Amino acid sequence: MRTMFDATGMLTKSLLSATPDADPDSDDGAQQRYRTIFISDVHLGTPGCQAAALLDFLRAHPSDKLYLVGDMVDGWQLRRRWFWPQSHNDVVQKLLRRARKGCQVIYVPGNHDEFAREFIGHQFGGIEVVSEAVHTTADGRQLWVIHGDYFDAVVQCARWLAYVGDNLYEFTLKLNRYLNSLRARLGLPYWSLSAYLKHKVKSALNYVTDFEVAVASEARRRGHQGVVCGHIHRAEMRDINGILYCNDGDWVESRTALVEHFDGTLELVHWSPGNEVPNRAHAAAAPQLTEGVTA
Ligand SMILES: [Mn+2]
Repeated sequence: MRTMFDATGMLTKSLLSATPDADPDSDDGAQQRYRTIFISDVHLGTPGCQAAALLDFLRAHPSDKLYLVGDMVDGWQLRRRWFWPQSHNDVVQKLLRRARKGCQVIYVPGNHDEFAREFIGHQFGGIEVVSEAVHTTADGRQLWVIHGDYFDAVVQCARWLAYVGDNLYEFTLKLNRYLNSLRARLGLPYWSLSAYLKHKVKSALNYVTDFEVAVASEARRRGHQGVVCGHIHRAEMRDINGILYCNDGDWVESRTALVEHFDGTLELVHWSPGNEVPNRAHAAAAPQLTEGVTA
């Protein structure tokens, strides 16, 4: 555990030495306000984290409520190698400022930021740390909010296996960055290797479906109308046996968030690089996403 304390110590030091954000307290550039935003799997502290894109998204979209659905900081990676650029600080500063400005920010730690689970029941600069939450939509639906790693048999049963998987995943992301810098030089658009690979192996493993069904079943058992989770880096919104299953995706590959409009309508949004307006998450880039499900 000692290394973890070293990591959090360095993190604290970095945050304290943070330079102020360029656009303090302004919602300049705000495009659309949402009632609620759910984001997860940002993995601050890793080179794969798309912090700049997330900052753009947050600037463009103020909200009354913001749920941080776990794996916000990647303690597993930071323990191995310290990586904390300014843009990652800026995300933390942005979240703290948002809380200070009256947005209710709720943080449900995941497995990669499990160090934060020690602080469940406490507040940090107005950010509430909880193990799970129940969100009531404007139209009265109760959504269970969890990270989702509890349902991950791999993480639960054999942690070392999860670490191996994590290394492989990191390698894929590295390869992905290399391929895409090559593609960019050739004038080709961005293409996600790991998203492609995950798609390919899905039918073989059926892991994603098992995860989704397990999470939805537990939400039903607890008497909720739906569930919001992250963890598997696969944005989704669909009905599973009468339960609305929502996965807000990630900010490593897909740059997705789940948002609630003021009438209670839920929507998955995909933040495209260079785009001022988020595309509705569907079509070619991510065929598994459904648009505007309100069930
Ligand atoms: Mn996770």
